Amino acid sequence: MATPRFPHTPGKIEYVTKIQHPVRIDWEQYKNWTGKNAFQGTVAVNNRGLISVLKDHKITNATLHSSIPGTYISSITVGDEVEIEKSEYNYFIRYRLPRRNFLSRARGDRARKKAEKEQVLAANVDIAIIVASTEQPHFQPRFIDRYLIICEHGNVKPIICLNKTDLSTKRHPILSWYQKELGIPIIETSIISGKGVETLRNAVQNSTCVFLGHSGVGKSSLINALKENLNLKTSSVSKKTGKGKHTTTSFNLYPITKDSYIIDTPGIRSLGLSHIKKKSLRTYFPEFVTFQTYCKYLDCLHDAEHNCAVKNAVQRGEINQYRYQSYLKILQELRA
Ligand SMILES: Nc1nc2c(ncn2[C@@H]2O[C@H](COP(=O)(O)OP(=O)(O)O)[C@@H](O)[C@H]2O)c(=O)[nH]1
Ligand SMILES: [Mg+2]
Ligand SMILES: [Zn+2]
Repeated sequence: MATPRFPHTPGKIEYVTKIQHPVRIDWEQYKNWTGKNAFQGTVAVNNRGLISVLKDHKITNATLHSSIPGTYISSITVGDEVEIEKSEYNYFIRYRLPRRNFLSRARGDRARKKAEKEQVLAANVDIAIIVASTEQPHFQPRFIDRYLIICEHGNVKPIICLNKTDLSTKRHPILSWYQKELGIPIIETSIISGKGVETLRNAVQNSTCVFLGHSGVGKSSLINALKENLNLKTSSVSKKTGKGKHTTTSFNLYPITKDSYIIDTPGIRSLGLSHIKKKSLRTYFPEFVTFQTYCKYLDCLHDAEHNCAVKNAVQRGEINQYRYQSYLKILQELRA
């Protein structure tokens, strides 16, 4: 039986996916589309419209087909499945398949005029490895919560990786809290001693994984440790500022084994969450649930309200104070 050529039933105009940045397809243009010389692959990088597509561990460079408006260039992101067609001289992207899931952040204020408020960072990912370092740069507990929110929002399984364990034996108490209370696996690694590299390798097996975290924490170094001869550029951490330089500039997908792929990312300076509503923020903090039913107001934001059971639980030490602080910090940024 012939496999259907298109993921959706053709109508006049159809959105290949309704979730985010729909690639609009005018099916009129496809009347005579034979699908000859066409194949599907995974986007490895979108470099301002020059899109590298990975198929059977080989890269093909393609551009969007002229029937797709140029403004949709940004709608093709690393991890997307696309169908490309070979013409005489070039390869063209014909359409994007629906996304299984995606990680996104809110666009900055300047870019907010754009129709899409969310910027999709990576599509079709199974696992996000949230990398933090013990030192150089310092461990920052609050940043992890932001990443956890985008993981939950995008339906991506998080794993926390504490790297550079050769530099310090100190462990922030929040780490064991994540493991115990939220069931998030923590992997301690060091590329110097090799600690945890095997565990990390097993964790990323047979999946598409994205490495997230500040610049300089060792994302590219860890990916190099997982795959020989990849030689991703890494950079030293500034002694003066304790911050990493941005060596990785775009989101890139690399095949690690036959069935596993890793996406390396540049350190994300700001992880805007303004696409999340103030009143839904509390749903990303599952530890509030048992308490908030006792708040005086049903829609309590656990901020300035009186008789707030969540605030009381923080005071009694029954809700982790770091988590509550990050909740308040993020709440301030969000719009009603
Ligand atoms: N001591 C130590 N240094 C590391 C470790 N992992 C990475 N580094 C160093 O940290 C710096 C930044 O690493 P890089 O991989 O570029 O970080 P990225 O910005 O997160 O990709 C480099 O100088 C690495 O050699 C580690 O486990 N221990
Ligand atoms: Mg890097
Ligand atoms: Zn409350």
